[in-house]
Amino acid sequence: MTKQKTALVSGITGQDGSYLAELLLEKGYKVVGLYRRSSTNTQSRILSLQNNPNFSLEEFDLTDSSGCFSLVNKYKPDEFYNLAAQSHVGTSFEQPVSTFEMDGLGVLHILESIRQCSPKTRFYQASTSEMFGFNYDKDLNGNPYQDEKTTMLPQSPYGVAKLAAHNLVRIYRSAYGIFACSGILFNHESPRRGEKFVTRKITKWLGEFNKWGDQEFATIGRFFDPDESDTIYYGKPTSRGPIAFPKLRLGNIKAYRDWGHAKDYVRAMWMMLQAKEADDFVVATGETHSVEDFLKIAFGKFDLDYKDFVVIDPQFYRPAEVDYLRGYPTKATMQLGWKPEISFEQLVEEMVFHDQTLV
Ligand code: NAP
Ligand code: G4F
Repeated sequence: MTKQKTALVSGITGQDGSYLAELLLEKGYKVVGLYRRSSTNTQSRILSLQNNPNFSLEEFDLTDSSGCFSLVNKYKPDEFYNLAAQSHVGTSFEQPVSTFEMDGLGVLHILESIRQCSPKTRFYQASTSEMFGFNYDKDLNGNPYQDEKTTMLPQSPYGVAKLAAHNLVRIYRSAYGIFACSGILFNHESPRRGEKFVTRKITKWLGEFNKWGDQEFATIGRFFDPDESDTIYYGKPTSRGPIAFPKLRLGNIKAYRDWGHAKDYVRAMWMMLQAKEADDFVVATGETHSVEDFLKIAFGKFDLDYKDFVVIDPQFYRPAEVDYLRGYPTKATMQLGWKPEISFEQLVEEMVFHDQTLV
């Protein structure tokens, strides 16, 4: 009989943590989810796992080296997936120091804990396409793309912190022989995506707008503000004044992203740690779409033209932007046998219809 494997998963309350835990439990693992203490409940994505006898939780904070050491020493896990991070690029411009402490230094705490007390633990680090910044290569047809060989020129404090961690993973692999892998994951979304990321912000808005539109008073029409750029949609004037529904406020909708589904991407994480040798892999779909494309498909599901409902608001622009991401996952396909199964159109549809039922 094969021994039951134990995996530590940090960032368990996040989008990827919840999907990865489900995958590992299906595969018969004992999963220890690492979460940070909060005064409010952050565990909505893992509610369905709480009664699973193979699932347990431990408190953990990326910035606390001694707590990290104790956990690695206590479990000496077969696998450690580090998915915890301050993961919002825009926020990293507002909180660069704490972002670097969590996303850069925090990873060093884990690597050192593994090196010192559990060197056989296989380690997965959540690296990111954000590390490429504005850089890309061109394929034989002249199409821009990024892969493992593309030079990384990050454009945000988040990207820089993740690149520092990425290099630490490489060094711990080559210098100490630790089985440490970085997955260079391009954007991946799902109905569990955080509400501040652009895809979910759009699908949540549509869910709320349609719910509002279902109410008796709601007459959809234009209401001109003194500031016309801020035109809002409104219901019938009532004794309490017009009942208004605010437009969707977005930043740069001309940015291109390679969007996949989180379920496909956590499968790649697991595959990396089952490989013969530790290495770094790009995980992406090879397709790219603009935020505007996402808007067109999502609003199109209700025969709406997004242009009537979206306001471009400079507060959502970033001080520096990553304009174009498209990953070639050839190495992951050839060496791990990984390929995505859920298309961009299916992803948008799933997110849109999920948010119609939630709000
Ligand atoms: P997410 O939903 O934002 O989840 C991040 C997780 O990290 C949450 O569980 C959060 O806990 C936890 N966390 C934050 N700060 C922490 C700290 N100081 N100590 C311990 N835990 C902390 O992110 P995701 O989309 O699942 O992404 C997972 C990982 O992949 C992240 O490292 C992200 O940077 C990286 N990544 C994501 C993408 C993507 O497109 N999704 C692409 C490339 C790389 P709370 O619930 O308490 O906030
Ligand atoms: O959804 P986003 O915030 O994702 P972003 O910045 O690409 O970062 C995500 O993917 C990275 C992988 O490449 C991860 F490492 C990272 O953790 C995170 O998961 O923004 C996507 C694009 C950007 O160009 C942004 O400027 O959408 C643009 N955008 C336009 N309006 C907006 C908005 N982004 C957000 N969050 N909110 C807006 O209103």
